[in-house]
Amino acid sequence: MEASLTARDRVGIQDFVLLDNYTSESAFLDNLRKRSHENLIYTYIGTLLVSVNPYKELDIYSKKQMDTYMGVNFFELPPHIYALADNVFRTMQSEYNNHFILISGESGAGKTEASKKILQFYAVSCPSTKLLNNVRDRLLLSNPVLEAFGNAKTLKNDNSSRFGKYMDIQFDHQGGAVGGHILSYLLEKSRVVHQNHGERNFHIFYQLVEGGEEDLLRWLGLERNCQHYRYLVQGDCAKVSSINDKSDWKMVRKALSVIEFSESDIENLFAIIASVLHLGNVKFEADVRGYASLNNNQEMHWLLGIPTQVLQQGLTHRKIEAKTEEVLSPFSVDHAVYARDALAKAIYGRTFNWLVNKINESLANKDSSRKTVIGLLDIYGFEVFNVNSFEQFCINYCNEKLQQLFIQLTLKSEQEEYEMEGIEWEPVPYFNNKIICDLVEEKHRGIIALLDEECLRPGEATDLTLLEKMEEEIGGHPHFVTHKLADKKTRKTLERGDFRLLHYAGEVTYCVVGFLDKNNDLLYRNGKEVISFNFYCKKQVVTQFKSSLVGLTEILMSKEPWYVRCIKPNEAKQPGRFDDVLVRHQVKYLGLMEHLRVRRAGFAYRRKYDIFLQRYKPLCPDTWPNWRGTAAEGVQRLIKHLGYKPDEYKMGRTKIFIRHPRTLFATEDAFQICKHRLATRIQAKYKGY
Ligand code: AOV
Ligand code: MG
Repeated sequence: MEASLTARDRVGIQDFVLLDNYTSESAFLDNLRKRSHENLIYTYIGTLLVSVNPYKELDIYSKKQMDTYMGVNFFELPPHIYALADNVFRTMQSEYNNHFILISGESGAGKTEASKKILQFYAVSCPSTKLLNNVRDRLLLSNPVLEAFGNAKTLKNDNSSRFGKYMDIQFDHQGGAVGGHILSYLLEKSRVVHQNHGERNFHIFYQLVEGGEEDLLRWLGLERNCQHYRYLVQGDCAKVSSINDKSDWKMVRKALSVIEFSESDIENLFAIIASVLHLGNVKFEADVRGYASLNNNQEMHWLLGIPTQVLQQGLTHRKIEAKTEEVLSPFSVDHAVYARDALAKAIYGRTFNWLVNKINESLANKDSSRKTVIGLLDIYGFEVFNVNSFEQFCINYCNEKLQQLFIQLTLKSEQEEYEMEGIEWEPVPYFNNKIICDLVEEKHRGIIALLDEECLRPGEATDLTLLEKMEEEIGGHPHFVTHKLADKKTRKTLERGDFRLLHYAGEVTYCVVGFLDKNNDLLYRNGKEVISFNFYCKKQVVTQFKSSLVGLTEILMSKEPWYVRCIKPNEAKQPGRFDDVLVRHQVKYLGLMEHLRVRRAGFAYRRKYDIFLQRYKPLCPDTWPNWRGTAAEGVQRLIKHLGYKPDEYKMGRTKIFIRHPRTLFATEDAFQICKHRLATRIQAKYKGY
């Protein structure tokens, strides 16, 4: 007894639901700290998995570990991301429905690593055939490719996702992974042309320059020196100690072949990437009239295979339609630089979309039989820098939406369900961030609406008129403040061009400069001709993003949710450091205390009567093989036979609620034994034939 107490003191408890003092934030934190000092990075709150980034490689992801967790009940082994993955898989198999795993947490908390671990678990542990091995390899290798093109070093994370990713893994009847599909969300294109100090462009550029074969570089006209390319040096940190661009290049090359990119696809892809680098080096100078002209024609030679003349004109002039003819209006140097950068961003953005489409073609399963899916959501995490711009606004808005979804699916719906099912319940108060989502996206007077409105007044509107408009329309909102609106003390912390939002995860001060421009994402018409854009999409960036997030929410709402909440233990990206203030803040805003209280006061499992009865009816002679009464009566008879104690469950209007997972597991174990016995009996019966 004493020994086990000591162990518990040392390693904490593996499910917060079992915490004696479950309403105390300090007790919660103590447990998390204890465990992470012992390298026990995972802890449950019921079926939700809390993960603390260890910032070092742990020996817990081997094939042996995967095997250990396969097919074992949730609480029989120490918490692990494999246990969650396995549980999701088995629920999908037994109930034949769709699921998704929402992985959230701030930048650098470990979301992308978690999503990779889950994918690896499925790839290795699902039943497989030679054919499926192919799919498995492609699923796995889609990761390094997308990371190369969509991740970059930021101040928060050396491998920060700069796009949102939702991936469906499709399973057939036998549980084999037979295909996949990826949706990507708003890539941070501005990074192609500009990086803040201490940050990098997307990994792929450095991989190509550092790792590309001699022949390839020669063919692309590239030098093996990142310092040579303006688009690669603004952050002044082309080399990062945690990143090996050379070996990553090899991995990406291999992955592209496995995903079935043809050699000509690959050549074109890198020709485009190289073109972006050359484009960045194109310089302009003012001619005698002050208009932009190219002062260096060398780079042009390597660009996109477009006739130099067309490109030259495209970068220095704008085509204007005047009545019956088209007139060329020359650019100033600043304007030309802008047009060049806009072109580079557009090229990269389109290439990224093309890449996602190609990967999807390769992952597509053409067989039309019904499949079930497990969706993995890994997006860019909440982030706050010294200077925050339009990109952070979009990223943080996206996190705000996902927090709202989490609240709706857990705290809100959980409590509503108890009410609907007529189960007695003491409500748990929680902060609902809907107020911030509304502030951003409300029709007509939300920030997005105001931003779009200003974008539709070219020539008149500026970033500052946007700020004024926001002050007029939403000035009184408790989650919004500007220099002008602030009290004396707060005013000192705000510049005139700033606005501050009080997000669910903390305050962020945004600099309004560039908002209109980035939201417009203008590419001049002849710029479009250069890369043969045939359409003109009128929707502004943030509005498109908003609708794609609505689409995502719908996809997720149709599936059964599971959660991984990732926590970043320190800002220094170092192992063994657990910053209490930082972690406490995350525990708070992630809503973990409230989640625990709801779980603790409530019921870990619930199942519709008919589903529960259908599965477990062989366990009771009264309900097997057929039960003629209502499903609820059948369940009542069944659990009486199984000896459920009165405080272990409650009967709702349509569902049975089970307080503790152990009760359900005991039932499930009994069912497995019973199934095995039945099968053996049937085998024995037919042996003689
Ligand atoms: P993120 O996805 O949550 O940030 P990552 O998953 O990229 O964060 O994790 C950041 C870094 O932390 C990784 O590159 C690893 O070095 C380390 N790390 C995370 N999880 C683990 C783990 N389980 N074991 C060992 N190291 C880990 V962002 O994409 O920036 O929001 O936008
Ligand atoms: Mg990430």
